[in-house]
Amino acid sequence: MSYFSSPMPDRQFLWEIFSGVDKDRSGMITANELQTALSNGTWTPFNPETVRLMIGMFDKQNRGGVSFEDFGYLWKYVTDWQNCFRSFDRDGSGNIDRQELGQALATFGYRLSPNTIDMMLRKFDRLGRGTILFDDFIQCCIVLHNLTNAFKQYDTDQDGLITIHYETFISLVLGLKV
Ligand SMILES: [Ca+2]
Ligand SMILES: [Ca+2]
Repeated sequence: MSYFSSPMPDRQFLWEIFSGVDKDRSGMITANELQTALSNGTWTPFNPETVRLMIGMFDKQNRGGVSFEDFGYLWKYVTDWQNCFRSFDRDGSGNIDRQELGQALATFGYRLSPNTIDMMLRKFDRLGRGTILFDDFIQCCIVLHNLTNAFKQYDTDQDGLITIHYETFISLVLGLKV
């Protein structure tokens, strides 16, 4: 994602956004507040799983929300994803279709067969339209990233094959933040 990286905005700009999102003025942005603030532009509520994943990523003090100190990183993260999404939405339809998803994942360095890409499309196509929206695209990429990292820990010779004990597999899956 580094090539979608946007510069960090100034503190005053971030403070104005933070204050608008922190509806109850608690000094923390919770998952509910973030979900309200983020919009797909499609009249559908932003995927709560994606919100939960993002709060978890930037809740550095484990306080169930994102404070102003960490908010800049969250803002940048969402903005970078927006740029990323727009660049892969080649036809400007506002969603990612099968072909666009395949190109995006290939650009990220994943080598996946058409069958696997079809399966990912079905899994993250929350509205059942054969396409993936912005929030579901983020979730799809985070889940794939986490699964791949977990696999790589065991694939020490990097041949794409692992042998794994049943209980190791269970704890691997349960330990994933997906
Ligand atoms: Ca709050
Ligand atoms: Ca598209």
